[in-house]
This record gives sequence, C-alpha cells and structure tokens, in this order.
Amino acid sequence: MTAKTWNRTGSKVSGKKETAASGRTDHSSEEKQNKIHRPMVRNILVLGKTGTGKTSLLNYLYGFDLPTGAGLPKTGKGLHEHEITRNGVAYHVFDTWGVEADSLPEWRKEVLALVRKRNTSPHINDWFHAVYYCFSANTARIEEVEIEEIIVPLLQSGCKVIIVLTNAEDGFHKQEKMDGMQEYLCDELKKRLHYDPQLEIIRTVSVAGETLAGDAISRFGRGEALEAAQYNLTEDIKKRLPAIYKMNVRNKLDAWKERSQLLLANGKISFVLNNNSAKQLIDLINYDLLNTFGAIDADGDKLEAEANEYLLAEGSKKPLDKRWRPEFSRITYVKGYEYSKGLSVGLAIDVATSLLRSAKSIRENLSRRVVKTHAAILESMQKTR
Ligand SMILES: Nc1nc2c(ncn2[C@@H]2O[C@H](COP(=O)(O)OP(=O)(O)OP(=O)(O)O)[C@@H](O)[C@H]2O)c(=O)[nH]1
Ligand SMILES: [Mg+2]
Repeated sequence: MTAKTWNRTGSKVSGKKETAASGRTDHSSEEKQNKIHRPMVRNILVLGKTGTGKTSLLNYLYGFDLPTGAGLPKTGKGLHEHEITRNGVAYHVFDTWGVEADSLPEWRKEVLALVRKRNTSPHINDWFHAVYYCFSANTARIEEVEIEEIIVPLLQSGCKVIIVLTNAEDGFHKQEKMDGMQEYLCDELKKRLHYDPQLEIIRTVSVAGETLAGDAISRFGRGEALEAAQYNLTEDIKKRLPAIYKMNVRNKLDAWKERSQLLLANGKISFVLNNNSAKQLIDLINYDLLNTFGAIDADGDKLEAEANEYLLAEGSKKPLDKRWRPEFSRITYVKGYEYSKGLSVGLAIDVATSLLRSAKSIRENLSRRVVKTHAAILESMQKTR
C-alpha cells in the first residue's frame, strides 16, 4: 500500500527528524551504509474501541491514507496489519477496528501475545516502536475492561502505552470531560498497578473540520504524540538491551559448555601419552571459548549498531553509552592437567604419570573444570546491572 506524502507544513516533529538526520554526520559511515541497505522498520500498534479515531490518528501522525469512518465491511473485525513504505521507512501498522467493549476480553489474548512476542525479541526491529490507546473525548467513556484487560496487562508486561484522547477539539464541557478522563485513568491505573505508571496522556484532533458555528477546527497533538513515542522507544532500548545481551551471553556459554562436554566424552585420549591428549582437548576447548567471546562481542556490536540507528532516527543526538554492556570476567583459560611442554624430562614424567591416570578420570576432571569455568563466568555477570 502506498500512502500520501506527508505535508510537513506546521509539523514540529518532522523538523526534529531533519535535525537528527543532519546529526548523523557525526557517526560512522558503517551506520550510514546499514541504513542504505535496508529500510528502517517501524511497528506501530493502535488500540481502542470502535469509532474512537484510531485510524484517523495513524493517518494524522504518519501521513497515511488508511480508510476511516463508517461504511467499512464488518467482517474480519480485530487486529489488522498493514505494511506501508514511506520515505524509506517500512511501517508495519497494527490497527484494530470494529472492536466493541464487550468483545475486548476476546481479542485481548491476541493483542497481548503479539506484544509479548515482539517486545521480547532480541531484534529491535521486531519490537513495537509505538503503542497508542485511544479514547474519544466526545463520548468520554472509559470502560473498566479497557483498563483491566488491556492497558494494565500491557503495562505489566513492560510495554509503554501512550493514551490518546481523540476528538479533543473545543466542544461542550470538553475540557472538563478530558480533565475528568485523565484523572479517572490515572487513579484507576495507580490503584491496580500499585505504582504511578506516569503515562503520557495526549490530546489530539486528527481531522480538520468546522464547528457547528462555522469556526475552523485545526489538527493538533501530532508533535506531542510522536515525541512521547520517541521517548518511550529510547527508554525501551536503554532498558532492554542489557537484558538481551545477558541472555545471549548465557546462551552462547551454555552452547560452549555442551560442545566441550561432547568433545570430552568422545575426544581421543591415548593410553600412554594421555597428558598430551588432555592438553590437545583443553586447547580445543579454550580456543572454542575464545571464539565464543568473539561471537558475543560481534552480537553486542550488531545490537549496538541497530540501537544507534533507532536512537538517531528518534532524534537522539547521542548514541548509546558505550558502557551499556553488562560486564563479565573473561576467563580465557580452562585450566587442565599440569601437562609438561618439553619432550625430554617432561616426556618421562608424562609416561610415568599417565600410567596412573585413566582416560575416564581425565575426562571427568576436565568436564568438572569446564562446568566450573562456565559457572564462574556467569556468576561474574550476575553481579553486574
Ligand atoms: N472531529 C474529529 N473527528 C475525528 C477525530 N478523529 C476521528 N474522527 C472521525 O471519527 C470517525 C471515526 O474515526 P476512525 O478513525 O475511523 O475510527 P476508528 O477508531 O479507526 O474506528 P474502527 O476502525 O471502526 O474501530 C471518522 O469519521 C473520523 O473522521 C478527531 O480528532 N476530531
Ligand atoms: Mg479504524
């Protein structure tokens, strides 16, 4: 689907993006190349009951021309994904429509599962980069199920939600209504979560028009909404990256331990010069461990580059703090037998001692050392952020 080009006139936020784009000259050419090769992905989720102005909001914020209003077929209600490429950005828009309050419990599972799956991915381009929940200031209705079934579980799963009060143009008792909605929401959320989630609550008018008296209604709220989304994504990146990194270290070290144990169970140990065989096995295991650290660093670099790409696009002037990676001790040597390196005296000792050692005891001893090294590295990381 192709969308209209966004008319930048009067847009605060597009101005910011330009600043961000020019700021990119400070960063490596590698980053620039990455950008050229693949379009940046933006996953956007918009939730709320039918008619609250979700699709209109998407059109307003991102310059799409998705169909809005009545007259849409009433089949296929629920969550729909649209892919729209615009200005080199691939938008994956998850819009819900035709959802009434009584069907909320039904599709909440689908929404929550999708959010959890995406937001725990090790790739930032799988995450939701903006999540909006719309309430219309016209009706000023906030159902308990909306809070209970959707907003609270989303917040509890670590997903930041931007609350949008749509139809915020002047109207009869509009300001009081919106103040009341805001207060009610804050109180209910605090009560259920037992902390203040400090949600962004943004008032918007997504469609320009006229009042009954013939006064012009202008759109507003775009800058604030996009700014809130930028802020949330920046926070998510800072918070989730260390956890993703730690998980990867754990997985990589577990795999190393498993490979090492397989090698120790099956590797050749000669009957006489078994010290020498043990040394060869240890060398292989140590070499594999060094490679494992190399792979962890390479994955960390990739993650950092992806994060910086998003941060810069979000208008952040600073790339990620270089100290974001949780530290762990890089034990690069699994100590083994006191094998001798020389040939003359050493060889004699080897022959003598090897008679006392069985291959089985060597395998068991080395395996214990691998387990110990594995535990020591992970334990050292446990203590960091
Ligand atoms: N005046 C005014 N009208 C709006 C605003 N936002 C949406 N509308 C109108 O409200 C109607 C419903 O908007 P939609 O964007 O289709 O609502 P929706 O939430 O996507 O509805 P479903 O897809 O059925 O769930 C449309 O006629 C829009 O033009 C707003 O901020 N102000
Ligand atoms: Mg819609």
